[in-house]
Amino acid sequence: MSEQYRFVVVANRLPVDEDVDEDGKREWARSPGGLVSALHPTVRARRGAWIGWAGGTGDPPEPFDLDGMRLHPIGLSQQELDFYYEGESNATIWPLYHDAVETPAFHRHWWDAYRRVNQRFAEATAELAAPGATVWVHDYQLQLVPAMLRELRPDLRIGFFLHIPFPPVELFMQLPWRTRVLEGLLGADLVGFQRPGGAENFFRLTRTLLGLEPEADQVVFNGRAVTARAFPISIDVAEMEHLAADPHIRERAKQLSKELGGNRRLLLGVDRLDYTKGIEHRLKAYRELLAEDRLSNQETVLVQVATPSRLRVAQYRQLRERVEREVGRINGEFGEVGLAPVHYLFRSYDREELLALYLAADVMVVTPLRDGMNLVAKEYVAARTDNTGALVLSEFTGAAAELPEAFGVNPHDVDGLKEALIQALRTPTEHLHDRMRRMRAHVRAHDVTRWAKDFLEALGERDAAGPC
Ligand code: GDG
Repeated sequence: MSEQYRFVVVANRLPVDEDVDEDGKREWARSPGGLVSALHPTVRARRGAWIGWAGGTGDPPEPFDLDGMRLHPIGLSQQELDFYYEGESNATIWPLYHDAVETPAFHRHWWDAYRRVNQRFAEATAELAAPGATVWVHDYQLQLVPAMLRELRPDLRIGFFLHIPFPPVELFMQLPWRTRVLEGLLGADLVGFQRPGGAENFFRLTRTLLGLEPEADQVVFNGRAVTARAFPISIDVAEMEHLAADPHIRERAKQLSKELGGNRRLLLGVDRLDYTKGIEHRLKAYRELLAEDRLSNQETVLVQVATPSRLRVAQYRQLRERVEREVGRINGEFGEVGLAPVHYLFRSYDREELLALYLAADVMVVTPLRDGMNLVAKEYVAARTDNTGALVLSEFTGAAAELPEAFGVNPHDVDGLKEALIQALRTPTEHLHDRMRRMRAHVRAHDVTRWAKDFLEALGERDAAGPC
């Protein structure tokens, strides 16, 4: 038998990006981001392994070590990428779990690929996990893995965390393979959600679909207790504060403010270009405020970073067209030579530039129609170490429950959204300070390391309090 690990993370993606240097040499680099920052020390301290797709199609690379983690790539064929990833994961489950804000598509061949790929992940994990090991499975692409893995390896402790919302019963029931998905999740010992509502929806479903009788935060299935609870994810606050103190980044923030029009107040949106993020609602509110002269292009500017995402899925391409048309319309109607009302940036930036934008922004605008958590909101708060700035935050994000001092909005209510933007811009500085101070205190006390520790402790992992 090959080498085995007592702690294994299983996620759709490996936490690496492939870099090609000037000589054409390929190298793996750890990808940035909160989840990786949280799990890297945890995996490394346990000399653990991470199983996931490395990107690309065809034969996967050989397993390799990076920064103290054993990385085990899973291969996907082009057809699996189309059916499992872009189809079932991103055109069925993603929209369905986000309140069906776009219509989910149901295709049996997508589902077959989803099952097949989940089985591959489960088999690879069963090979790699040491007797009695702890396995932590992540997110909506891998909901069948817990049950498939339990079938192969009943000795393991299996945790599952869903990063996106878990929908109400009425919506979940649309899924033709609903019972299989629910039974897939029930293979775990611990199922974690972003919000208590997710766990409530999950328990209601176990009643409706399987006739089970959940009690408190547990349900017994096949003679085994399954616990479900909320574990709101967070960010690497120390990293944010460190970057926010960097003189180069602070200088860059000043330069950005200047380039964007001297004294204009800056409103900022940072999102993957996704229909769940409410980018169109934000633009509409901004256009109306300009049209009604309640905001002036001389005094404010909206910067929208839209990171390219899932562009092979039709709904994402259509969204891009709509957003770009609207930005063009606003700039055409309200712009002046050298002074655009909206700066639309369809690209991805490095962390440093993102931080400079957070530091330059007077108002951060976060308006999703539905969002599991929304890390951008927490990152903005963590970066504002001088307690300046205002956060406009949709009540349909997980973050809203933790940040009641934000300017809360229902993005479907355009008038309400306009009011909130105006308020965020006009509230006296000392009141903003007070709000930001409280939000920062919350985020600092609930960072991503604490999230990982809480989850692993609840899973009964022996070393959860170990050297993270
Ligand atoms: C899913 C759930 C949940 C964005 N643009 C750039 C960039 N980003 C980074 C942000 C932030 C992350 O990407 C986005 O996280 P969000 O939470 O806002 O949204 P999703 O991608 O939809 O994440 C969500 C999350 O999982 C975690 O559980 O909160 O609800 O949907 O960290 O900073 N990073 C860089 N350049 C960019 O241009 N470097």
